[in-house]
Amino acid sequence: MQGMNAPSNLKHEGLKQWVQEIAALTKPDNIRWADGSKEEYDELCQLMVDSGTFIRLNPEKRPNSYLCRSDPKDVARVEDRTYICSRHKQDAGPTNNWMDPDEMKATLNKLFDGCMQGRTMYVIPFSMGPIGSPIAHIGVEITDSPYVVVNMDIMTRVGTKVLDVLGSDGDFVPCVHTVGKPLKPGEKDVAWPCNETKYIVHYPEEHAIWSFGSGYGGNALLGKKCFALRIASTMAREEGWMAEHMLILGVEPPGGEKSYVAAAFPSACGKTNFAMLIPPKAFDGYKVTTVGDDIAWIKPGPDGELRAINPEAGYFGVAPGTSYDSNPNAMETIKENSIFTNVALTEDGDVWWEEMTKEPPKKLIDWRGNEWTPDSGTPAAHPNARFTTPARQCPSIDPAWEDPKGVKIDAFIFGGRRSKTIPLVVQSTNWINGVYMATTMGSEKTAAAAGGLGEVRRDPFAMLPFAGYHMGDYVDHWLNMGQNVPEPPPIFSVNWFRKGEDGKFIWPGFGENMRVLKWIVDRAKGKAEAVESPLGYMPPYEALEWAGLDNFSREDYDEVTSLGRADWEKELLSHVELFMQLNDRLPKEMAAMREVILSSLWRWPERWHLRR
Ligand code: O2Y
Ligand code: MN
Repeated sequence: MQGMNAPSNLKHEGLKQWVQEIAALTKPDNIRWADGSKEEYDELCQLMVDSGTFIRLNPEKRPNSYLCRSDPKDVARVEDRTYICSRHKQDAGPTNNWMDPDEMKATLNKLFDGCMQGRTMYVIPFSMGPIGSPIAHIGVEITDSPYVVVNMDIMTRVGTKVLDVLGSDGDFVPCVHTVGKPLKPGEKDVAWPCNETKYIVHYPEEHAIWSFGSGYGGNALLGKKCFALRIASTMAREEGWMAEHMLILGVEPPGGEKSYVAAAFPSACGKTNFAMLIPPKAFDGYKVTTVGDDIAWIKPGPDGELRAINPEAGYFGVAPGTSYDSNPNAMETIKENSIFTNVALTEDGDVWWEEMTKEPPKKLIDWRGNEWTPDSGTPAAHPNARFTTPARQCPSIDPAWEDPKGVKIDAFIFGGRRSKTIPLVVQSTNWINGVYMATTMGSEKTAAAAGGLGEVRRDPFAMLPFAGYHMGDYVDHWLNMGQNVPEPPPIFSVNWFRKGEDGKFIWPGFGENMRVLKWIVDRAKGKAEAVESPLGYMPPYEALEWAGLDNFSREDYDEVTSLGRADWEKELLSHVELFMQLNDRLPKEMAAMREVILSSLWRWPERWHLRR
């Protein structure tokens, strides 16, 4: 191995020593420090074009963009290989995989020994959040994957400026990643190196991350789910802030005061579409702006308000289903400077995926590199195919998205995919009630998910795969935050997915969510009417803007806001299952809140309607 090649502004002895230790263990041929420059990005992309990992897309169609095909066995986050290695098993909780940290280190030390032979080891200093922001934190990822370097370039703020902020003794989260495929002298590399054995490991007490064997997404871009959610949620609990799986968006009425909301949804609920929502025509002059599409870091500000940043600098979005119909802002964002993973290649050197256009192209090369026609009977793009694209290119990007102070959060929204039971929108009666709604939220399993179709998968705060500690303690942290902030924002539950007797969705579509969003932000400012329902406050029909919506009747509204007594009896009974799982660590307030709703069920009519 050659020398450290450390940048001249590296003053941090601890970082130098750590990099040396990792190099001594992994034994790379070279060490290269990423500087986050355009030259470096272009050079690494060219390197991957030459090695067969990247295909340069037609510059006329998709300037400065690339297609990459992963190994078919390395296409998504691997939850069953993801571990929270806290000292005590009880601290990881029943919803995380756990292994004793010493045992895990012994296992990983063997796997990492010599794992970078024949490769370059890249050292990526990165900031999650605007560099130097009091809400941001620094990480350093070591990786042997140039794919990871260029994706981190888009998804985070990489480079020498980060080292300036780190100084000689700043804190950083050490992240070690390898594809787990050393090369023997003279051995030819494959396009997507990886290993059948995979470990995505978090040491919450040390704030450290080690990842082995996968080159894909959340397994390898360690700033995202591993740092910004699992380790950051641990740091946030220690330090009195929140690391949440939430989009952040702004709503600005014409000539009025701007509001920001943070919203959590499990996957397949249209989170990116909501983050980039385009208001329907009836909302002339309204602006909806995007601060973040996936993760929010939220800290109490100087005046006791909650201030949020998007720790990321790019979007790692699901491609299939994204179109000019479903999300024009996303389509505009990915017009250039983007990396596409596991999508299909068109004959003219552009990308395609399911639902991008009404008619599929007649001929494609699919995500596996095979010829494809609409008769092939297989998807052209992998269902988890992704684009990596710079946030700054999003037409709806909020002017304050890089404000180091963050934006003031005026409301929290929690949503799931539920065909009945959960109403279109309800505001919690108080913070504890809102935390109850968020704790018990869930989504019905889609056909693709394992288990019974229609069965509800509880996903508290949409954080089930991302909390770095016991989910019961996580709920407790939320209760504490509500106590510590003088005026915590109101909490809302939404459900766009209620179905009618005919099995069809009743709510007319994502763009119309603006009608509910407007009520939420008005309500947060004390400007909207509400009626008390058995669950909380709901908008009467007259409180929503209905102009321009012809395919949704007042009866439809009654339907999506109605509450069935039998449905809620079943719902509340099923909450017990989650509560028993979280057991002794779940704050007592949750069982008490359940009891309050349950014990008043007999007072409900069989079906409660907003209109009596
Ligand atoms: O499969 C992956 O590695 C990506 S998962 C992901 C990516 C972007 C935003 N959210 C998610 C998620 O799983 O919540
Ligand atoms: Mn996500």
